Amino acid sequence: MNHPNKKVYGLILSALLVLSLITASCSERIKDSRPRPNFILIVTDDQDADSLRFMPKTQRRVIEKGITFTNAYVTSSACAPSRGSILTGRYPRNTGITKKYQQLHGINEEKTIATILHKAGYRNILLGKYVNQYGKTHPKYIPKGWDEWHAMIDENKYYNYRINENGEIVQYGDAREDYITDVVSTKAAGFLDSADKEKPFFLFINTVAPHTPSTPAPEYNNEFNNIPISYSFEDDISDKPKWVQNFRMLNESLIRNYFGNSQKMEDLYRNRWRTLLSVDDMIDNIMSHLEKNGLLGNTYLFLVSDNGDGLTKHIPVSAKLSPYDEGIRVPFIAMGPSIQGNIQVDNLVSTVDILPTLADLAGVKSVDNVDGRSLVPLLTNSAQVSGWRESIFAELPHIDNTWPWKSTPPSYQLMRTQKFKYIEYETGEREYYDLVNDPNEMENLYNTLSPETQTNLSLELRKLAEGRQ
Ligand SMILES: [Ca+2]
Ligand SMILES: [Ca+2]
Repeated sequence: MNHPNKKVYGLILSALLVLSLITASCSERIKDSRPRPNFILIVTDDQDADSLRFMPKTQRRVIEKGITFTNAYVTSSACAPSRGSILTGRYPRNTGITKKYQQLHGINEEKTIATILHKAGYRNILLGKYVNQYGKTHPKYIPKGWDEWHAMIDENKYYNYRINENGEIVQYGDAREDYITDVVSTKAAGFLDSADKEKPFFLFINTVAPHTPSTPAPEYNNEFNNIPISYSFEDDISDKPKWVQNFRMLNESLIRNYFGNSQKMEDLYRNRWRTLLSVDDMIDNIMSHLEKNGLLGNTYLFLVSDNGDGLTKHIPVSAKLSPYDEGIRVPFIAMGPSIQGNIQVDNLVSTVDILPTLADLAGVKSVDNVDGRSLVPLLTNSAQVSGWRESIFAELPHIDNTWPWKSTPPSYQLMRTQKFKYIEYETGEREYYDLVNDPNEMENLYNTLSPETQTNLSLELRKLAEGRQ
């Protein structure tokens, strides 16, 4: 092989350096001269990834115009840790948030998506839920960085709830117009009608839907009656960790009650979808008001969920604390000025990426101390992105075992790639799934792996948990 002349190498390097400096200064200028975009971030509660198909207006107005991340995951399948990660861009292990708002209150709220965007000149509005138990412990508190604060004090209620409206507690009743998703939709539209065109905004909407009790708006009570529902549970759970086996043993009567009664089961599924129809209407309403006010061309809209809830496969009732995909995989869609229409991207993305993405789009130079990475390369040019991450991290921190069905998973950490999932529990139990041949995670192959592979998986998981990406 010929060795290139060192002098030629030097010249090429100098030329590249000059070129990159010119490119950098050009892109800075372009970035600075463009108006900063507005953001609307909608976080649904317990929505499984597949249920987007029951939102026809969202399909037409967002999905067909934008991007769908088909491999999107939360940092935790438990609500509060997951919401903490969306707000801070950090894993639960780095925020210390396990189950309650109290753990977010104070130090974790010094630097959130709201404070970062506020500092960058954004007007920030929160509508709907904030973080679990916020209303129980700090109902009058308005965290740093918010200009408009309309946070629900009572959780998981579709009627008869209170909202902290900029410091004033307002009670809503049980009339049709008090239906929470519509109340939030009207507030969002009102804000868009009065938005200051000179100042970018960040509108953060957290819906109750489709979380239980999954109360639909009356006009949707009879929707989806003709859609067949099929469900089944894993037959052989001898390969599963103790918590799955205990759950099945301890809750035979609950399972019989709920799942032996097909009408109840079907109602549960259909009511979740029915509540999403009101979210669908809200998105339609928001898009109309963006158009009407000339804001559509410079606004990004994102929709994601705080955790999944597949309701099938391994554990009946709720899969949302589980490490399986029905717990950690969520819908994640986006549309906006630099995003082409009708694109599906299968790169691994995490809710911990939302904060760095919005900061990047807002022109914030860098955000330190976050665990996620900006999704801007995928939003703008997904076909050309190489060297993207090959695994994502998720965990269940120690949570209080106060759930009604008592058998919850022990604390765990997991690594998921496109091809496999590896789970480590604090009990010493391990799971490994070949996701290519067993996408439903039915056969735990951990014991078939060589000791060397087992050790390497554990080391890789440690690296993933501790490394920032
Ligand atoms: Ca949730
Ligand atoms: Ca099995």
